[in-house]
Amino acid sequence: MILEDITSALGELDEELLFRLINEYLSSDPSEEKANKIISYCQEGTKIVGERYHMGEYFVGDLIFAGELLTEVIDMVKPYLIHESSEYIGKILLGTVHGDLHDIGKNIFKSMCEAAGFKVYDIGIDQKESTFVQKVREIKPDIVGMSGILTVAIEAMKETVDALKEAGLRDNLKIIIGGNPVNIEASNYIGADAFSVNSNEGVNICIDWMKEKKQIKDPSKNVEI
Ligand code: B12
Repeated sequence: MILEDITSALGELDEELLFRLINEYLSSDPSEEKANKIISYCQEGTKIVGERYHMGEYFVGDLIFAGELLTEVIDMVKPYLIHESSEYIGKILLGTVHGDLHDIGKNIFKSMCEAAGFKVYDIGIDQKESTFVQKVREIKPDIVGMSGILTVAIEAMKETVDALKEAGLRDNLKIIIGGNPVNIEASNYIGADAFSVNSNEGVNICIDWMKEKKQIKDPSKNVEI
């Protein structure tokens, strides 16, 4: 199956084959659904890269190259994820927490949130808790999204949530975390409202929060987002 071949091509870091397969898959009837499938099968491919790095078969240069390939893939499928309306459904402040320089997953989540109609304020990678606090004050987002893929990111996320609490900003916010190491235990430890290792699911959680928020503001209205 072509999607599984896409996973293997990314795992093998075979650039030529990867883009030939993606072009072939998108050539007939490109759609948002197909774009999402490409992203998740490429994400599987990065697991192969990670395993080979772990086994000493790949090196840091290979991780960098895998990152570049994924970024190119996202750029390629982005047009199928773009939201048409100029009205946004909510504001999300998004960043990768301090100590962590990985941003591919964050960028995918950002593209998908924008496609769903959110205004996303992306503060980038390796962001200290004080920056999150300062930006929450400034932007007043509905949701804070924190990304982290290193194991140490869990501690950094907890520090960020604690800093938001100390600043008195936690109560009016929903917090969602994402990235490879997050799970329910980590989410409870960090004090997040939700977690996801899948951007699509993460976006749906954010949409549900916005629906709830609008219903609380005006319970008489049956809100359509
Ligand atoms: C590419 C890569 C890099 C690139 C990153 C490029 C970039 N611009 O991001 C570079 C080369 C810079 C890099 C560096 C390092 N890396 Co690296 N890297 C990877 C690799 C191969 C892929 C990561 C990736 O992009 N995955 C694909 C994305 C799409 O997945 P994702 O991040 O999980 O995102 C998805 C979801 O989680 C979710 N999501 C993500 N964020 C958010 C946020 C929200 C709010 C939501 C809702 C959802 C969400 O949506 C995404 C799409 O569905 C992984 C291997 C692996 N198994 O993942 C190793 C890996 C993460 N790296 C690792 C290591 C060790 C390193 C280095 C320490 C290597 C070194 N010796 O220098 C450095 C660390 C630098 C630092 N301080 O951060 C380890 C981490 C080990 C650990 N447990 O902590 C891994 C697991 C490899 C391994 N098996 O050893 N790396």
